[in-house]
Amino acid sequence: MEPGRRRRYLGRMPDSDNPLVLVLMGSASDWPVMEHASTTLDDFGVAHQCKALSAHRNPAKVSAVVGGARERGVQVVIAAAGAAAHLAGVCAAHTTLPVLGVPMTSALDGLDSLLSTVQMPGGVPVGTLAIGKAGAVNAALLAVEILALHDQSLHGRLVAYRAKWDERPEDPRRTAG
Ligand code: C2R
Repeated sequence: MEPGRRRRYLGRMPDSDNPLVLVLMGSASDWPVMEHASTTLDDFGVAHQCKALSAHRNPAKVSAVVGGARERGVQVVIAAAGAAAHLAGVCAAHTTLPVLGVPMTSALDGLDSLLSTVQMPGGVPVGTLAIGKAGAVNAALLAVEILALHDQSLHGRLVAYRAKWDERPEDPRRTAG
């Protein structure tokens, strides 16, 4: 991606000072899909930070950001990548926080991304979601569910979100209450 386009993407990414969820993606080109994860977290009022960092292109930064995430108060890491999607696995290698992997679509329709993300060796788990937008939304919802284990108010919002499915089933991302 050319630098100007990358700057435009990065400029719109949420960057909370005290994030509970860290959303990483292998490239700023993944942002149009991962924006749905961010918007879903916003819908639930969950502070989060989004960053485009590649395990291949920025290995030292990924190690530093993910390795220090728990100390900064992060509780869940979401990692999205396409094609040779090693980012989520590398994140999992650097932290004991739960890591949720979202395979991005690719020249091979995301099947390569899915297999790269899901096929972790035993001992270093990545919870892998669906390819693309559904996976982005569900990663955010799963992060909310994890946080809601110890947050009654957030749990109440999840219950309300589920209840709304009966009223307006057509838009999965906009129904968070
Ligand atoms: P570019 O558009 O920047 O060329 O990226 C990204 O997630 C993106 O979907 C193309 C695709 O390459 C992916 N990528 C990875 C990793 N870094 C970038 N799979 C990684 O570290 O796993």
